[in-house]
Amino acid sequence: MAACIFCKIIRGEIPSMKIFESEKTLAFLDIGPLAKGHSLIIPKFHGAKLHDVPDEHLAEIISVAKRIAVAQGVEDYNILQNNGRIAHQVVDHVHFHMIPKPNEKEGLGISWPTK
Ligand code: IU
Repeated sequence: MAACIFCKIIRGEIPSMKIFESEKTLAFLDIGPLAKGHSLIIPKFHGAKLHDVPDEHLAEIISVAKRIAVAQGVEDYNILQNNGRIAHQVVDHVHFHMIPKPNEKEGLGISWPTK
């Protein structure tokens, strides 16, 4: 979709910190991280809300989120998807957050929720 900011990231028209890419999926670091390593995993298929995206374009999302967590060395994290305005969705292209929950003793990150 021409005007969609995440579609622009997919097409490379807007820079992003990409951390995974396949035929159907892209992952990149969130521009406003709630914790170090906060990542977004998105289908390349444009759909504003979850039911706008066919299942085959969502199939590897959780697997990619898990792999990112492993790569980051985090075992505790939230995976979440805000679906619709009332649910705090801001960007109208389906995206899943992977938000690491750092060990409190290490003093990293920000407590969830903050928005
Ligand atoms: P939400 O689930 O729609 O509320 O989250 C949108 C997220 O997209 C939010 O965490 C933003 O920081 C993030 N984001 C981004 O990473 N890059 C962008 O260009 C824009 C938003 I716009």
